[in-house]
Amino acid sequence: MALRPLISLALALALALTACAGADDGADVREIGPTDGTGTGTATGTGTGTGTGTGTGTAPAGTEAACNPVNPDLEDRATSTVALSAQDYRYDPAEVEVAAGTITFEVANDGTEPHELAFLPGGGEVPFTADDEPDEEALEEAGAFELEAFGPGQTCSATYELEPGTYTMFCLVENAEGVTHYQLGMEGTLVVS
Ligand SMILES: [Cu+2]
Repeated sequence: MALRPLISLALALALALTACAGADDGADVREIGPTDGTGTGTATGTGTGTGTGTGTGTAPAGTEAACNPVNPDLEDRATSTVALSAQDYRYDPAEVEVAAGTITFEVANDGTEPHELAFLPGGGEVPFTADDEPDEEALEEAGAFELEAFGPGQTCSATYELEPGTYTMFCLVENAEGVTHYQLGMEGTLVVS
């Protein structure tokens, strides 16, 4: 018996709520005007970047080898600049003539492997040992010098003060089979006059 008034009340409330909902014509719900869509937004981002770089100069086989320029401080007073393209497996051009002085070599690695640019004063063949390995000792004795290997897509420079003479340009980076690029034809001749 006592439930009845409660139910009535609930019904009344429900009806009232329904009435309210029904009475809403939506007039004050939307204010979509022409200004809509022109939003001004400000985005502030804070980024923190931490980078750790490790470089070892003894990874000629890695394609990531980074450029390590030679004598960049001399570049400002270079008397000649020689642009070279290092490819798999040749230099372009392979024959270079330049006047003696301070010479900057701008070497672009356009290949898919790391390449270096080494010079053998006096020209001629690059010495190899009986085991078919580059003869480092003989190269050192001959005064060979080099722009260390760097990876594809990079351009690296080396500046030297060179006296007149002939120099063999060569690359001793090894391919996957352990054969030097020099043996694959990556050599050239530099004539300094
Ligand atoms: Cu090479």
